[in-house]
Order: sequence, then C-alpha cells, then structure tokens
Amino acid sequence: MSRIENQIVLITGASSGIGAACAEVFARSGARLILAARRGERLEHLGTELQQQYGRPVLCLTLDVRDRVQVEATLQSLPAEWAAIDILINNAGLSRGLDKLYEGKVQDWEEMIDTNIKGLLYVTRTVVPGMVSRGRGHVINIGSIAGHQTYPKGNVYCATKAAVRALSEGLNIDLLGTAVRVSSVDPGLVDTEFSTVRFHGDTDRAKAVYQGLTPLSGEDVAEVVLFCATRPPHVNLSEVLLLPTAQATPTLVHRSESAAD
Ligand code: NDP
Ligand code: 8X3
Repeated sequence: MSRIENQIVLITGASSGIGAACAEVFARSGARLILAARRGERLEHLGTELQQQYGRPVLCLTLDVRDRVQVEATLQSLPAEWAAIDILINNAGLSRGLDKLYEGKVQDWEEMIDTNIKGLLYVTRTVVPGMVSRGRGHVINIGSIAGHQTYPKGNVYCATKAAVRALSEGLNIDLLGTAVRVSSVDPGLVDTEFSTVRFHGDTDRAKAVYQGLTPLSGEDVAEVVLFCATRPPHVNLSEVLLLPTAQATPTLVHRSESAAD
C-alpha cells in the first residue's frame, strides 16, 4: 500500500495548473481528494474524471479562499468521513499585473495579498488544529522562486511569495514537537494559466513568457509535491526550489529557437 493510499488530501486552487496536476498525481496514488476553487464547474468535471479513472472518492468545494467566513464555514462542516484532513496543499494563488510599484494598481495588489497571503492563512488556521489534535498531518505550501528573489516589476507578487516562505518557516517552528510537518515547494516558470491571469487575459503576452524555453509543467511540480508527501514521517523536505533547466534566476533565462514555442 502506498503512503498516500486513502489519505485525505485538500488541494486549494485545484481547478487548473499545478493544483489540477496535484489532483491527478494524488488520485493516481490512491488518495481521497478534496478539491477547492472558485470555478465549481471545472472542479466537478475534474472530480468526475478522476473518480472514474482511479476509483477514489472526490469531494469538490466551490470556495473563495479570500472569504474567511466561507472558508471557516465550509471546512468546519465537512462530512465526518472527510473531516480528518491528512495533507493540505495550499496552492491557490495568482499574480496580477507587472508594473513598477509606484505605477501599480491597488486592486491588483489587494487581490494578490488577499489570495496568496490571507487566503493561505485562513485555510491553514482552519485545518491545522485538527492535524495537531490527531497527531498527524502535512502542510505543503506552493511558494515560488519569486519568494527568494525579487524581479523587476514583480514587487507585490514577490512580496506575497516571500510572505509564504516566512509563513512556512513560522508554521514549522510553531509545530515543533508535534507530528505535523510543513514543506514549501517553490517553482520557477511553470506553464499554466498563471501568466494569462497575470496579464488579465492577454494570451499572446502570456505565451511570450514561456517562448524559447521548456518551462516546468504542472505535472513536474505535482510530482515533487507527491515526493515531499511520501517521505517517511521523520523526514521533512522543508523547502524545495525547482526550476526549469533553462532558468537560473527569475530573470536569467536561456531562450533558443529550438525549444518549446
Ligand atoms: P493557475 O492560474 O493555472 O491556477 C491557479 C489556481 O488558483 C486556480 O485553480 C484558481 O482557481 C485558484 N485560485 C485563484 N484565486 C483563488 C481564490 N480566491 N480562491 C480559491 N482558489 C483560487 O496558476 P498556477 O497553477 O501556476 O498557480 C498555482 C500556484 O503556483 C500559485 O500559488 C502560484 O503563485 C504558484 N506558482 C506558479 C508558478 C508559475 O510559473 N505558474 C511558479 C511558482 C509558483 P479559480 O480561478 O477557479 O478559483
Ligand atoms: C511564478 C514564477 O517568476 O513568474 O511564481 O514569478 S514567476
């Protein structure tokens, strides 16, 4: 039996990209999945597909992590058979805009801060006490290389990911002495809907971000998340920085015509 078999895994932001890929790899490993995101229809579609393919139960929650009251009400009233969450993957997040800080849009800032920091906090605060009292659990936060190094015009997005890094560290410190572990998986460029969201639907601009190199895929990241989750209980991969081979820093990227377009 795999270490993941029958474990309850809550994935936020499971309707696309890295979150959807995590759903796939964890379902394949025999987990019972709770999938959360705002776009409920997409979740239902994915949930049905995974349930049919892997025969494991899936619970879909239409949830906006920015809404503290909704997060608490939803996660505190889970059906009894879903309540004992073993693994929380805090993945929901986004960037909005790429502007100099002094020209940035306040609404973009608020959306990033409310989702990437406050949303992650609300979910964590609601789920982790149960893990502590059950004496088992694993929180895996999706950070970013942007939390390690700030890049031009990345200001507020980078600040939110630096905050995620600090929160992973802080949670690990505060959980010392319990069996609950905290990992931060911090990718570089991953080809998802991320850049389309950042550029408010401008798909040409989004495509250019990944042009001339082979970026990470959601699956590449999901496999690392699964690797973290399947270490023996005394091992914690507290931080993993994972980059495409063609990326050295947020801005130092090797592009060539023969690579993915
Ligand atoms: P996607 O845009 O493909 O996925 C983002 C997911 O987050 C969606 O499922 C979206 O669902 C969900 N989400 C956004 N806002 C909310 C909200 N308020 N409440 C609930 N869910 C929400 O991008 P990625 O898969 O790339 O992003 C996933 C994570 O990875 C993010 O935290 C991002 O910062 C991080 N990351 C991405 C990198 C990249 O290059 N792509 C690199 C490093 C880190 P919905 O809209 O349905 O709510
Ligand atoms: C996403 C990676 O470099 O586009 O966190 O900000 S980057």
